Amino acid sequence: MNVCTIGLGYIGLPTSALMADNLIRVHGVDINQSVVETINQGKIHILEEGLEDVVKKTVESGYFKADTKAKLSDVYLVVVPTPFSSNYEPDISYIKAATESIVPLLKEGDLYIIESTSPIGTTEKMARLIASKRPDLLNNPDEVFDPQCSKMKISIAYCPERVLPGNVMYELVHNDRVIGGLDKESTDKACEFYSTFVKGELHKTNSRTAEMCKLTENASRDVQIAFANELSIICDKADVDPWELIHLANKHPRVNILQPGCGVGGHCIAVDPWFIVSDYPLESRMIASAREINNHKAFWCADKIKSEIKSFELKKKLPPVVAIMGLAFKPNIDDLRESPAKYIAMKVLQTDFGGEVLFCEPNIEDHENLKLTHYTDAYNRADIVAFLVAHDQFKTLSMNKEKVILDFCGVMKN
Ligand code: SAJ
Repeated sequence: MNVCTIGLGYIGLPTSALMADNLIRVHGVDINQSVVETINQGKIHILEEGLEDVVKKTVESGYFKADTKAKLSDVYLVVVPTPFSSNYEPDISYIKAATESIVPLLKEGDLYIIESTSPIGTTEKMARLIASKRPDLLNNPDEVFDPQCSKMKISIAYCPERVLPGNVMYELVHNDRVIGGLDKESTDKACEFYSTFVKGELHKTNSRTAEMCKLTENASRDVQIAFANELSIICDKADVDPWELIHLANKHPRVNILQPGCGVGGHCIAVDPWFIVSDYPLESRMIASAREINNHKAFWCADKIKSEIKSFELKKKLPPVVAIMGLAFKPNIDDLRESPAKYIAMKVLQTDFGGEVLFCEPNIEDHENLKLTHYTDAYNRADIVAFLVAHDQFKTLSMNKEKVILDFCGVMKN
Protein backbone atom coordinates (compact mmCIF):
# COMPACT_ATOMS: atom_id res chain seq x y z
CA MET A 1 0.00 0.00 0.00
CA ASN A 2 1.24 3.49 -0.88
CA VAL A 3 0.05 6.46 1.17
CA CYS A 4 0.39 10.12 0.28
CA THR A 5 0.11 12.47 3.28
CA ILE A 6 -0.57 16.12 2.51
CA GLY A 7 0.80 18.28 5.35
CA LEU A 8 3.84 17.37 7.46
CA GLY A 9 3.14 19.36 10.62
CA TYR A 10 2.35 18.44 14.22
CA ILE A 11 0.05 15.59 13.18
CA GLY A 12 0.95 14.80 9.56
CA LEU A 13 4.62 14.17 10.28
CA PRO A 14 4.20 11.79 13.26
CA THR A 15 1.37 9.96 11.47
CA SER A 16 3.50 9.54 8.35
CA ALA A 17 6.50 8.29 10.34
CA LEU A 18 4.31 5.87 12.29
CA MET A 19 2.74 4.43 9.13
CA ALA A 20 6.18 4.05 7.54
CA ASP A 21 7.38 2.30 10.68
CA ASN A 22 4.56 -0.19 10.05
CA LEU A 23 6.03 -0.87 6.61
CA ILE A 24 3.58 1.29 4.66
CA ARG A 25 5.29 3.30 1.91
CA VAL A 26 4.62 6.95 2.70
CA HIS A 27 5.10 9.90 0.39
CA GLY A 28 4.76 12.97 2.62
CA VAL A 29 4.00 16.33 1.01
CA ASP A 30 4.61 19.79 2.39
CA ILE A 31 4.62 23.16 0.61
CA ASN A 32 7.63 24.24 2.66
CA GLN A 33 10.84 23.20 0.86
CA SER A 34 13.00 23.49 3.98
CA VAL A 35 10.65 21.18 5.93
CA VAL A 36 10.95 18.63 3.11
CA GLU A 37 14.76 18.88 3.11
CA THR A 38 14.96 18.58 6.91
CA ILE A 39 12.81 15.43 6.91
CA ASN A 40 14.71 13.82 4.04
CA GLN A 41 17.88 14.23 6.14
CA GLY A 42 16.14 12.19 8.86
CA LYS A 43 15.61 15.29 11.01
CA ILE A 44 12.50 17.11 12.24
CA HIS A 45 11.31 20.74 12.34
CA ILE A 46 8.96 20.37 15.33
CA LEU A 47 9.50 19.28 18.91
CA GLU A 48 7.88 15.97 19.80
CA GLU A 49 9.23 13.33 22.14
CA GLY A 50 10.35 10.16 20.28
CA LEU A 51 9.50 11.47 16.79
CA GLU A 52 12.98 12.15 15.43
CA ASP A 53 14.15 8.54 15.92
CA VAL A 54 11.21 7.15 13.94
CA VAL A 55 11.63 9.75 11.17
CA LYS A 56 15.35 8.94 10.91
CA LYS A 57 14.72 5.19 10.85
CA THR A 58 11.92 5.31 8.25
CA VAL A 59 13.69 7.80 5.97
CA GLU A 60 16.82 5.61 6.06
CA SER A 61 14.82 2.44 5.36
CA GLY A 62 13.22 4.19 2.35
CA TYR A 63 9.64 3.74 3.60
CA PHE A 64 9.20 7.49 4.20
CA LYS A 65 10.08 10.22 1.76
CA ALA A 66 9.13 13.89 1.83
CA ASP A 67 8.43 15.98 -1.25
CA THR A 68 6.76 19.24 -2.29
CA LYS A 69 4.54 17.42 -4.81
CA ALA A 70 1.94 14.66 -4.38
CA LYS A 71 2.45 11.31 -6.06
CA LEU A 72 0.21 8.50 -7.37
CA SER A 73 -0.83 6.47 -4.31
CA ASP A 74 -3.61 4.23 -2.97
CA VAL A 75 -4.52 6.32 0.08
CA TYR A 76 -4.49 10.13 0.39
CA LEU A 77 -4.45 11.66 3.85
CA VAL A 78 -5.18 15.38 4.22
CA VAL A 79 -3.57 16.73 7.42
CA VAL A 80 -3.30 20.47 6.84
CA PRO A 81 -4.19 23.35 9.19
CA THR A 82 -7.66 24.92 9.36
CA PRO A 83 -7.06 28.43 10.71
CA PHE A 84 -9.86 30.87 11.48
CA SER A 85 -10.24 34.46 10.40
CA SER A 86 -10.44 37.50 12.68
CA ASN A 87 -14.25 37.17 12.79
CA TYR A 88 -13.91 33.52 13.89
CA GLU A 89 -14.90 32.00 10.54
CA PRO A 90 -13.05 28.74 9.84
CA ASP A 91 -10.88 28.81 6.75
CA ILE A 92 -10.85 25.51 4.83
CA SER A 93 -8.78 26.82 1.93
CA TYR A 94 -5.78 24.60 2.81
CA ILE A 95 -8.00 21.50 2.78
CA LYS A 96 -9.40 22.62 -0.57
CA ALA A 97 -5.94 23.25 -2.03
CA ALA A 98 -4.67 19.89 -0.73
CA THR A 99 -7.67 18.13 -2.27
CA GLU A 100 -7.25 19.93 -5.59
CA SER A 101 -3.60 18.87 -5.68
CA ILE A 102 -4.50 15.17 -5.57
CA VAL A 103 -7.70 15.21 -7.67
CA PRO A 104 -5.84 14.47 -10.93
CA LEU A 105 -4.12 11.48 -9.28
CA LEU A 106 -7.25 9.71 -7.99
CA LYS A 107 -8.15 6.33 -9.49
CA GLU A 108 -10.79 3.69 -8.87
CA GLY A 109 -10.41 1.94 -5.51
CA ASP A 110 -8.50 4.79 -3.82
CA LEU A 111 -9.19 6.01 -0.30
CA TYR A 112 -9.29 9.77 0.48
CA ILE A 113 -9.32 10.76 4.15
CA ILE A 114 -9.44 14.17 5.85
CA GLU A 115 -7.88 14.34 9.34
CA SER A 116 -7.73 18.16 9.64
CA THR A 117 -10.15 19.66 12.16
CA SER A 118 -13.05 20.75 9.97
CA PRO A 119 -16.43 22.48 10.11
CA ILE A 120 -19.39 20.09 9.84
CA GLY A 121 -20.00 19.17 6.20
CA THR A 122 -16.42 19.70 4.95
CA THR A 123 -15.98 16.07 3.83
CA GLU A 124 -19.18 16.31 1.77
CA LYS A 125 -17.94 19.61 0.30
CA MET A 126 -14.67 18.00 -0.74
CA ALA A 127 -16.56 15.04 -2.21
CA ARG A 128 -18.56 17.53 -4.31
CA LEU A 129 -15.31 19.18 -5.41
CA ILE A 130 -13.81 15.81 -6.43
CA ALA A 131 -17.02 14.80 -8.21
CA SER A 132 -17.17 18.09 -10.12
CA LYS A 133 -13.58 17.77 -11.37
CA ARG A 134 -13.62 14.01 -11.90
CA PRO A 135 -17.11 12.87 -12.97
CA ASP A 136 -15.40 9.70 -14.25
CA LEU A 137 -15.07 8.68 -10.57
CA LEU A 138 -18.86 8.61 -10.16
CA ASN A 139 -20.63 5.28 -10.58
CA ASN A 140 -23.17 7.19 -12.63
CA PRO A 141 -21.34 10.13 -14.26
CA ASP A 142 -24.61 11.58 -15.59
CA GLU A 143 -26.38 12.07 -12.25
CA VAL A 144 -26.34 15.28 -10.16
CA PHE A 145 -23.89 14.38 -7.39
CA ASP A 146 -25.33 14.11 -3.87
CA PRO A 147 -22.66 13.24 -1.27
CA GLN A 148 -25.26 11.55 0.95
CA CYS A 149 -26.48 9.01 -1.62
CA SER A 150 -24.42 9.04 -4.83
CA LYS A 151 -21.96 6.18 -5.20
CA MET A 152 -18.36 6.79 -6.16
CA LYS A 153 -15.54 4.60 -7.38
CA ILE A 154 -13.35 5.90 -4.54
CA SER A 155 -13.87 5.86 -0.78
CA ILE A 156 -14.08 9.15 1.15
CA ALA A 157 -13.90 9.46 4.94
CA TYR A 158 -13.19 11.80 7.83
CA CYS A 159 -11.06 10.67 10.77
CA PRO A 160 -9.94 13.27 13.32
CA GLU A 161 -6.89 12.89 15.53
CA ARG A 162 -7.13 13.56 19.25
CA VAL A 163 -3.53 13.37 20.44
CA LEU A 164 -2.04 15.49 23.18
CA PRO A 165 1.08 17.45 22.13
CA GLY A 166 4.04 15.93 23.98
CA ASN A 167 2.53 12.43 23.96
CA VAL A 168 1.76 12.16 20.25
CA MET A 169 3.80 9.03 19.43
CA TYR A 170 2.01 7.01 22.10
CA GLU A 171 -1.48 8.42 21.62
CA LEU A 172 -1.46 8.07 17.82
CA VAL A 173 -1.20 4.31 18.32
CA HIS A 174 -3.26 3.79 21.47
CA ASN A 175 -6.11 6.35 21.35
CA ASP A 176 -9.51 5.23 20.08
CA ARG A 177 -10.48 6.81 16.77
CA VAL A 178 -13.78 7.89 15.30
CA ILE A 179 -14.08 7.13 11.59
CA GLY A 180 -16.88 8.52 9.46
CA GLY A 181 -17.23 7.65 5.79
CA LEU A 182 -19.55 9.20 3.22
CA ASP A 183 -21.09 5.74 2.97
CA LYS A 184 -20.70 2.39 4.72
CA GLU A 185 -18.10 1.08 2.25
CA SER A 186 -15.94 4.17 2.79
CA THR A 187 -16.18 3.82 6.59
CA ASP A 188 -15.22 0.13 6.41
CA LYS A 189 -12.32 0.80 4.08
CA ALA A 190 -10.97 3.64 6.24
CA CYS A 191 -11.27 1.42 9.35
CA GLU A 192 -9.33 -1.33 7.63
CA PHE A 193 -6.63 1.22 6.78
CA TYR A 194 -6.29 2.61 10.33
CA SER A 195 -6.27 -0.91 11.79
CA THR A 196 -2.84 -1.42 10.18
CA PHE A 197 -1.19 1.01 12.62
CA VAL A 198 -3.71 1.96 15.36
CA LYS A 199 -4.17 -0.27 18.41
CA GLY A 200 -6.99 1.80 19.97
CA GLU A 201 -10.58 0.91 19.15
CA LEU A 202 -11.97 2.19 15.83
CA HIS A 203 -15.52 3.55 16.10
CA LYS A 204 -17.57 3.72 12.93
CA THR A 205 -19.96 6.56 12.09
CA ASN A 206 -20.77 8.96 9.23
CA SER A 207 -18.58 11.90 8.17
CA ARG A 208 -20.75 14.67 9.68
CA THR A 209 -20.81 12.98 13.10
CA ALA A 210 -17.05 12.37 12.99
CA GLU A 211 -16.43 16.04 12.10
CA MET A 212 -18.69 17.24 14.89
CA CYS A 213 -17.21 14.74 17.34
CA LYS A 214 -13.77 16.37 17.07
CA LEU A 215 -15.25 19.84 17.61
CA THR A 216 -17.40 18.56 20.47
CA GLU A 217 -14.46 17.04 22.35
CA ASN A 218 -12.59 20.32 22.45
CA ALA A 219 -15.70 22.45 23.03
CA SER A 220 -16.60 20.19 25.95
CA ARG A 221 -13.21 20.72 27.54
CA ASP A 222 -13.46 24.46 26.91
CA VAL A 223 -16.87 24.63 28.63
CA GLN A 224 -15.55 22.68 31.62
CA ILE A 225 -12.49 24.92 31.96
CA ALA A 226 -14.76 27.98 31.64
CA PHE A 227 -16.74 26.70 34.62
CA ALA A 228 -13.51 26.49 36.67
CA ASN A 229 -12.37 29.93 35.48
CA GLU A 230 -15.73 31.53 36.29
CA LEU A 231 -15.64 29.91 39.75
CA SER A 232 -12.16 31.30 40.38
CA ILE A 233 -13.35 34.86 39.66
CA ILE A 234 -16.37 34.41 41.96
CA CYS A 235 -14.03 32.98 44.63
CA ASP A 236 -11.81 36.05 44.39
CA LYS A 237 -14.79 38.27 45.29
CA ALA A 238 -16.14 35.85 47.88
CA ASP A 239 -12.73 35.49 49.56
CA VAL A 240 -12.68 31.71 49.08
CA ASP A 241 -9.63 29.75 47.91
CA PRO A 242 -10.69 28.27 44.51
CA TRP A 243 -8.17 25.43 44.69
CA GLU A 244 -9.39 24.26 48.05
CA LEU A 245 -13.00 24.70 46.94
CA ILE A 246 -12.54 22.59 43.78
CA HIS A 247 -10.56 19.96 45.67
CA LEU A 248 -13.41 19.61 48.17
CA ALA A 249 -16.23 19.73 45.60
CA ASN A 250 -14.45 16.99 43.63
CA LYS A 251 -14.78 14.70 46.67
CA HIS A 252 -18.41 14.31 45.57
CA PRO A 253 -18.59 11.02 43.63
CA ARG A 254 -20.19 12.62 40.58
CA VAL A 255 -18.39 15.99 40.44
CA ASN A 256 -15.15 16.50 38.51
CA ILE A 257 -14.29 20.19 38.10
CA LEU A 258 -11.18 21.06 36.07
CA GLN A 259 -8.53 23.57 37.14
CA PRO A 260 -8.75 27.34 36.62
CA GLY A 261 -5.82 29.05 34.96
CA CYS A 262 -4.93 32.32 33.27
CA GLY A 263 -7.09 31.49 30.23
CA VAL A 264 -7.19 28.81 27.57
CA GLY A 265 -4.55 28.67 24.87
CA GLY A 266 -3.15 26.39 22.21
CA HIS A 267 -4.37 25.83 18.69
CA CYS A 268 -7.22 23.46 19.46
CA ILE A 269 -9.40 24.19 22.48
CA ALA A 270 -9.29 27.96 22.01
CA VAL A 271 -10.11 27.58 18.31
CA ASP A 272 -12.31 24.56 17.57
CA PRO A 273 -15.43 25.70 19.47
CA TRP A 274 -15.65 28.67 17.08
CA PHE A 275 -16.16 26.17 14.24
CA ILE A 276 -19.46 25.23 15.87
CA VAL A 277 -20.39 28.78 16.91
CA SER A 278 -19.77 30.29 13.48
CA ASP A 279 -22.09 27.79 11.73
CA TYR A 280 -24.75 27.61 14.49
CA PRO A 281 -24.58 31.03 16.20
CA LEU A 282 -28.12 31.04 17.58
CA GLU A 283 -27.93 27.55 19.03
CA SER A 284 -24.37 27.64 20.46
CA ARG A 285 -25.05 29.82 23.48
CA MET A 286 -23.11 27.90 26.11
CA ILE A 287 -20.21 27.10 23.76
CA ALA A 288 -19.88 30.78 22.79
CA SER A 289 -20.09 31.94 26.44
CA ALA A 290 -17.39 29.48 27.45
CA ARG A 291 -15.08 30.96 24.83
CA GLU A 292 -15.82 34.45 26.11
CA ILE A 293 -15.30 33.46 29.76
CA ASN A 294 -11.97 31.80 29.00
CA ASN A 295 -10.81 34.78 26.94
CA HIS A 296 -11.98 37.13 29.67
CA LYS A 297 -9.92 35.27 32.27
CA ALA A 298 -6.70 36.52 30.64
CA PHE A 299 -7.95 40.17 30.69
CA TRP A 300 -8.94 39.67 34.33
CA CYS A 301 -5.47 38.35 35.29
CA ALA A 302 -3.76 41.27 33.50
CA ASP A 303 -6.02 43.73 35.37
CA LYS A 304 -5.28 42.02 38.69
CA ILE A 305 -1.53 42.42 38.14
CA LYS A 306 -1.98 46.06 37.14
CA SER A 307 -4.07 46.84 40.22
CA GLU A 308 -1.47 45.15 42.48
CA ILE A 309 1.19 47.37 40.90
CA LYS A 310 -0.91 50.46 41.75
CA SER A 311 -1.55 49.33 45.35
CA PHE A 312 2.14 48.62 45.83
CA GLU A 313 3.10 52.07 44.55
CA LEU A 314 0.56 53.74 46.82
CA LYS A 315 1.64 51.77 49.86
CA LYS A 316 5.43 51.72 49.43
CA LYS A 317 5.84 54.99 47.48
CA LEU A 318 8.08 53.26 44.95
CA PRO A 319 7.46 51.19 41.83
CA PRO A 320 7.61 47.40 42.23
CA VAL A 321 9.66 44.75 40.44
CA VAL A 322 7.15 42.35 38.85
CA ALA A 323 7.95 38.74 37.89
CA ILE A 324 5.84 37.09 35.19
CA MET A 325 6.22 33.36 35.72
CA GLY A 326 5.53 31.32 32.58
CA LEU A 327 4.72 32.24 28.98
CA ALA A 328 3.75 28.87 27.43
CA PHE A 329 0.11 27.95 26.75
CA LYS A 330 0.17 25.14 29.29
CA PRO A 331 2.52 23.57 31.86
CA ASN A 332 5.84 21.94 30.92
CA ILE A 333 5.86 22.74 27.22
CA ASP A 334 7.78 25.29 25.15
CA ASP A 335 4.84 26.22 22.89
CA LEU A 336 3.87 29.91 23.14
CA ARG A 337 1.33 30.05 20.32
CA GLU A 338 -2.12 31.36 21.30
CA SER A 339 -0.84 31.57 24.86
CA PRO A 340 -2.90 33.60 27.35
CA ALA A 341 0.23 33.92 29.53
CA LYS A 342 2.09 35.61 26.68
CA TYR A 343 -0.88 37.95 26.15
CA ILE A 344 -0.86 38.89 29.86
CA ALA A 345 2.93 39.40 29.76
CA MET A 346 2.52 41.85 26.86
CA LYS A 347 -0.26 43.72 28.67
CA VAL A 348 1.93 44.15 31.78
CA LEU A 349 4.88 45.22 29.62
CA GLN A 350 2.70 47.97 28.12
CA THR A 351 1.70 49.22 31.59
CA ASP A 352 3.17 52.61 32.27
CA PHE A 353 4.87 52.44 35.67
CA GLY A 354 8.40 53.13 36.82
CA GLY A 355 9.24 49.58 37.92
CA GLU A 356 10.78 46.61 36.19
CA VAL A 357 9.07 43.54 34.70
CA LEU A 358 10.99 40.25 34.64
CA PHE A 359 9.78 37.48 32.31
CA CYS A 360 10.45 33.79 32.95
CA GLU A 361 9.87 30.79 30.74
CA PRO A 362 12.11 27.90 31.84
CA ASN A 363 11.23 25.82 28.75
CA ILE A 364 12.73 28.21 26.19
CA GLU A 365 16.19 29.75 25.78
CA ASP A 366 15.16 33.17 24.50
CA HIS A 367 12.27 35.16 23.06
CA GLU A 368 12.27 37.69 20.21
CA ASN A 369 10.36 40.43 22.12
CA LEU A 370 10.79 39.62 25.79
CA LYS A 371 14.09 39.49 27.66
CA LEU A 372 14.02 36.32 29.76
CA THR A 373 15.28 36.04 33.33
CA HIS A 374 16.02 32.80 35.19
CA TYR A 375 12.99 31.97 37.32
CA THR A 376 14.87 31.77 40.63
CA ASP A 377 16.51 35.19 40.07
CA ALA A 378 13.18 36.70 39.08
CA TYR A 379 11.42 35.21 42.08
CA ASN A 380 14.12 36.47 44.48
CA ARG A 381 14.15 40.00 43.03
CA ALA A 382 10.42 40.56 42.54
CA ASP A 383 8.01 42.39 44.84
CA ILE A 384 5.00 41.07 42.92
CA VAL A 385 5.12 37.52 41.53
CA ALA A 386 2.42 36.47 39.05
CA PHE A 387 2.35 32.71 38.40
CA LEU A 388 0.67 32.22 35.04
CA VAL A 389 1.69 28.66 34.13
CA ALA A 390 2.11 25.76 36.56
CA HIS A 391 5.52 24.60 35.27
CA ASP A 392 7.19 21.93 37.44
CA GLN A 393 10.23 24.16 37.97
CA PHE A 394 8.10 26.75 39.80
CA LYS A 395 6.90 24.13 42.27
CA THR A 396 10.41 24.04 43.75
CA LEU A 397 10.15 27.69 44.88
CA SER A 398 9.30 28.17 48.53
CA MET A 399 6.52 30.57 49.54
CA ASN A 400 7.82 34.00 50.60
CA LYS A 401 5.36 36.01 52.71
CA GLU A 402 7.22 39.28 52.00
CA LYS A 403 6.10 39.19 48.37
CA VAL A 404 2.74 39.76 46.76
CA ILE A 405 2.00 36.39 45.17
CA LEU A 406 -0.66 36.18 42.46
CA ASP A 407 -1.06 32.47 41.84
CA PHE A 408 -3.40 32.24 38.85
CA CYS A 409 -2.61 28.59 38.13
CA GLY A 410 -2.44 27.03 41.60
CA VAL A 411 1.26 26.20 41.33
CA MET A 412 1.88 27.07 44.99
CA LYS A 413 -0.97 24.84 46.12
CA ASN A 414 0.60 21.55 45.02
N1 SAJ B 1 -6.39 24.11 30.87
C1 SAJ B 1 -6.91 24.74 32.01
N2 SAJ B 1 -7.43 23.96 33.00
C2 SAJ B 1 -7.45 22.60 32.92
C3 SAJ B 1 -6.93 21.97 31.76
C4 SAJ B 1 -6.40 22.76 30.74
O1 SAJ B 1 -6.92 25.96 32.12
O2 SAJ B 1 -7.92 21.97 33.88
C5 SAJ B 1 -5.83 24.95 29.78
C6 SAJ B 1 -4.35 24.72 29.50
O3 SAJ B 1 -3.54 25.45 30.38
C7 SAJ B 1 -4.24 25.21 28.06
C8 SAJ B 1 -5.59 24.82 27.45
O4 SAJ B 1 -6.45 24.57 28.56
O5 SAJ B 1 -4.10 26.61 28.01
C9 SAJ B 1 -5.55 23.61 26.55
O6 SAJ B 1 -4.74 22.59 27.10
P1 SAJ B 1 -5.15 21.05 27.09
O7 SAJ B 1 -4.07 20.27 27.74
O8 SAJ B 1 -6.49 20.89 27.67
O9 SAJ B 1 -5.29 20.66 25.57
P2 SAJ B 1 -4.42 20.83 24.21
O10 SAJ B 1 -4.90 22.07 23.51
O11 SAJ B 1 -2.96 20.66 24.39
O12 SAJ B 1 -4.94 19.52 23.40
C10 SAJ B 1 -6.35 19.34 23.17
C11 SAJ B 1 -6.75 17.94 23.62
N3 SAJ B 1 -8.22 17.84 23.65
C12 SAJ B 1 -8.89 17.42 24.75
O13 SAJ B 1 -8.34 17.11 25.78
C13 SAJ B 1 -10.38 17.32 24.62
C14 SAJ B 1 -6.16 16.91 22.67
O14 SAJ B 1 -6.61 15.59 22.97
C15 SAJ B 1 -6.55 17.25 21.21
O15 SAJ B 1 -5.97 16.33 20.28
C16 SAJ B 1 -5.99 18.63 20.90
O16 SAJ B 1 -6.63 19.55 21.80
C17 SAJ B 1 -6.29 18.94 19.45
O17 SAJ B 1 -5.37 18.83 18.61
O18 SAJ B 1 -7.46 19.21 19.11
